[in-house]
Amino acid sequence: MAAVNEALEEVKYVYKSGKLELEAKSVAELQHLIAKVVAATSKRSVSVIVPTYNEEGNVGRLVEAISSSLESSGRKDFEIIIVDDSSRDKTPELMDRHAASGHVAAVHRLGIRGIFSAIMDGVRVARSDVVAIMDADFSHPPAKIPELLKKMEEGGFDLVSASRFTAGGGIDAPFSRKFATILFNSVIRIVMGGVVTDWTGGFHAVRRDKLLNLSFKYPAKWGEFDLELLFRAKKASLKIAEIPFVYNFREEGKSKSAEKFSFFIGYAWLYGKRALQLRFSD
Ligand SMILES: Nc1nc2c(ncn2[C@@H]2O[C@H](COP(=O)(O)OP(=O)(O)OP(=O)(O)O)[C@@H](O)[C@H]2O)c(=O)[nH]1
Ligand SMILES: [Mg+2]
Repeated sequence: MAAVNEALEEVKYVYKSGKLELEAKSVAELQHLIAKVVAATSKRSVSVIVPTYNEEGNVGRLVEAISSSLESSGRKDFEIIIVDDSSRDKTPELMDRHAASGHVAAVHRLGIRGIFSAIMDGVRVARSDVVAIMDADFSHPPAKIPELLKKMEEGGFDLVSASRFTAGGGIDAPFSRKFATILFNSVIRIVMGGVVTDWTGGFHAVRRDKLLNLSFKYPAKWGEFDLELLFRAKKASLKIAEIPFVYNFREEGKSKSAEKFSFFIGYAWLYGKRALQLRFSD
């Protein structure tokens, strides 16, 4: 509301013979003032950014779960930005249907794939100072979003990361995947150091301007961008904190990593290489 009042104060007007006339030196100035008022009135307190690819079984349930989690914590002025890369299932039409109903903004990207670039495009169009980043497949529990935001506000943090490896956190997944994740994360922690306990959780709340100011160097194929995000955040002296969360193995949709052992190897290689690049050659 303060931003709206501030924007309105700049608008000069006169009331003459029953008519309200806006005063501006030029049409451009008037357009600028109107844009400022519109931007201030459409401002949200948080934007939840969700990259999607073939998530038709999750997208509707997710919108409902995020909305009820935020609403029950007293937040009504939120937006959910779904960034889809031309999914081949019904995800695009489902997100459009939700976008028509208010809290959801649908971003359709054509001819491009990538989780990190999708997230960053979502961050760019976000109408809030704080963004929450999460997956669409319920691996990241929507019920935890208010806790991320509360921690950020109360502690004055720039980035709050949800961790599977801090007290109270955990992994609810088949044994092989759980074992591989714990082992893998232990190695990553040795390489990257103890800034955070979870370098690949992918579930965060971040101050939008701080995130946009970080410069990323490496292109990301899957979730390895998380290593660089946390590394750059630390390097830029952002104030970082963690809260615990329990990771849920994807229930709906196809899991790419559970398909083949060779996938695991590819995954480990990609993440391991990125960790070493960041730590020793950056
Ligand atoms: N926009 C966009 N989103 C993607 C792309 N690939 C995956 N996603 C989304 O990014 C999030 C994380 O991807 P997941 O497929 O869940 O990755 P994962 O958790 O490592 O693997 P599984 O859950 O086991 O399949 C999900 O919301 C996906 O729908 C992509 O190319 N573009
Ligand atoms: Mg997943």
